[in-house]
Amino acid sequence: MSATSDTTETTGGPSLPQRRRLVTEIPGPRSRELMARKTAAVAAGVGSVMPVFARRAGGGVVEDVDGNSLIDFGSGIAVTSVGNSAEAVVRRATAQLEQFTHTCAMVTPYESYVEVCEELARLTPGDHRKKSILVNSGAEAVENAVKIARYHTRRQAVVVFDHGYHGRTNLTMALTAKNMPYKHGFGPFAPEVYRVPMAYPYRWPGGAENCAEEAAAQVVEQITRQVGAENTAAIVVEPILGEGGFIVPARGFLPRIAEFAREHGIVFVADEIQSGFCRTGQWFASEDEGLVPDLVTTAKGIAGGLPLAAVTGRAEIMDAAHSGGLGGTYGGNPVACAAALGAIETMRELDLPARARHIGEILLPRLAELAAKHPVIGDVRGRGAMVAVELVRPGTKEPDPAATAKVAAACHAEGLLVLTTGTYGNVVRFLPPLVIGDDLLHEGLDILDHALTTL
Ligand code: PLZ
Repeated sequence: MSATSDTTETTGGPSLPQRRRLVTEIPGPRSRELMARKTAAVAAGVGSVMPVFARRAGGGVVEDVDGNSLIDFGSGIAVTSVGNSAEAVVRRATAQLEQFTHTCAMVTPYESYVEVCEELARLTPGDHRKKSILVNSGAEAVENAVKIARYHTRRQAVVVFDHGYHGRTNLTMALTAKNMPYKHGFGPFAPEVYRVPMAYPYRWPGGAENCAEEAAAQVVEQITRQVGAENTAAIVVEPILGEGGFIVPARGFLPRIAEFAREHGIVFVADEIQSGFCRTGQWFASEDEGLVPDLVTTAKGIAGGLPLAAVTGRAEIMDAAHSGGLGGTYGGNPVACAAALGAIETMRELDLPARARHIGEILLPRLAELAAKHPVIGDVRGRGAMVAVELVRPGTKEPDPAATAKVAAACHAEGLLVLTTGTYGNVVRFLPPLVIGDDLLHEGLDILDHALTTL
């Protein structure tokens, strides 16, 4: 089965017709009933983008409990890149479930853990000797990257960027830029975290053409004067910023930062949790500018929907911590490892980096057309299947989160699952499963066009 043809069936998992179909209003009666139960039983802090409950999902669609079939432009926040219940993921995870579910990698290890680490060494940028640790979530991966960098350098400071997002645990809240909803009320936060400017071309005061150079100069100046390069353990950056608004740093900025890190013995950490594993048209977004990070954090797309995350990096850095210093009960769970091997197999077999580029070639020109037609679109950006539009008050760059919420709601009502993002809440992002058919992509864009028209 080819991922590029407009198949009516999915590339694996449940045989779901690959079409949008609305049989009730959104949300339907069954979803409304479940939402009442959710409200009664689940903590209010756990939100829902769409008030519909999922029953099945596969290929480019999510089917709800009322039988509505939604076009999926979210992939469960950039996770199901290989599609939901991808054949190889289900096959390998099922086989593992029948063998054993857990022994704990720190008690009696198993081959699949090692195999995932071997794959990570092969797939992440650079041909130096690499090692990995497996954990459960993206936040936990970032925490471990910081622990490892601190141990290796014997330094404490961690430098992060405006608009950065790295998780919701205490340390990663400190690393995350945006207050609401991630940090508000949850302090105090971990110390020794310093935030520096991001080269955000659309909003750079000196203009997009000067953005890379000016932003890099400010970063170097701030680290040098305010933190001290000699006190800095790590610089942690997303090669394309996810929750900050799908910001693609101005070309040249990241290489300059990586060079500064190298000159001063600072561990350069690429957080590829959202941008990694084929999403941007390459295995890792760092490759676009030839970056070779010292450490790479991965999660989301790595295991086709099962919880798994990793830190991968230079063997001498990864080996710094004492034996027993890193770990966790469930890290690298065998079922999640089997799923990851199935997901990686699928990415290779279907050449999902190429497929992500193909998706970008459909999305980006059509979004540019929409921008010409709808002045509310201030910027179109992204790479591969990680693209977005930023909405502003026409004729200005003033963020318009209200219009953004309206557009998303109108898309949802028509059966298109889109997510919003961004520091200003004014970005609509597109993160389809990489196995989605071209017809669904076009139909989704038609719905978006209509939603913008009826603003
Ligand atoms: N680093 C770059 O994108 C997770 C957050 C969803 P976890 N992004 C989705 C939400 O609102 O909680 C993310 C990321 C980058 C780290 C993380 C954290 O990964 O698996 O959610 O812990």
